Amino acid sequence: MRAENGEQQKGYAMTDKLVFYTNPMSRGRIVRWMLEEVGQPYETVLIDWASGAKSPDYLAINPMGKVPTIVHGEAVVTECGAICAYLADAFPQANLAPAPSSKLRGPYYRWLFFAAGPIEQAAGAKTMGWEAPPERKAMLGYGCMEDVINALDGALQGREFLVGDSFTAADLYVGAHLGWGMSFGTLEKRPVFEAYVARLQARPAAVRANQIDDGIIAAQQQAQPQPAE
Ligand SMILES: N[C@@H](CCC(=O)N[C@@H](CS)C(=O)NCC(=O)O)C(=O)O
Repeated sequence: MRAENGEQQKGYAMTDKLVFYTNPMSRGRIVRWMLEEVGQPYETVLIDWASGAKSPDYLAINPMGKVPTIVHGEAVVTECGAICAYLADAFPQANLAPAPSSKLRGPYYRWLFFAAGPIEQAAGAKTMGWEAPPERKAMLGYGCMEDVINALDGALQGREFLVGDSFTAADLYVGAHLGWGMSFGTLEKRPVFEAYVARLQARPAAVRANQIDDGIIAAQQQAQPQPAE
């Protein structure tokens, strides 16, 4: 039987191993950043697109055949938003989420889910070049891109962070979407977004995470056979 303490109630133990399945050119970078914020040891398993993501072994862990996934003891967690929320709760000492009893938990969930739903959908539709006719936007969970962007803009005006006065996993997840979206042209650049993303990307954990993933990409490129001259 496991120790009769809070760890048992939560269903995981500090000794549970944390395994991170990722590809450095993917949304896995969001979770890498989150893991670096958490500061606990973790093992990285690289999944390559050619064979890894749809291999039977990996599909047994994540039937979507997508990255990222984390395995923590017996818990398998997929979906970036869920992974960020899970890690923030599993490692409360990192102070990445308001306490469960805090009223700030409301806006915290709000912005985490806003990123997983409306922001993801709006950016995906933009990438695909899809646009709903205005009279049908009420049927879409995200409405339209303009509404999503304006909602985010309003939430960030005059604020350093989305929730309360400290950085949370909601900032990390929303900020990662904004950073990627603005650099790929799927989300509009606005000064308030650029200032917010620049602040977040200067965090030591974000810098470390980018260095690790960029380092893996550089090593993979070097290991590729060079074309004959
Ligand atoms: N809803 C998932 C999306 C994950 C996802 O789409 N990952 C992409 C890379 S960014 C992937 O693994 N694509 C490989 C494939 O679908 O074969 C999440 O938020 O984690």
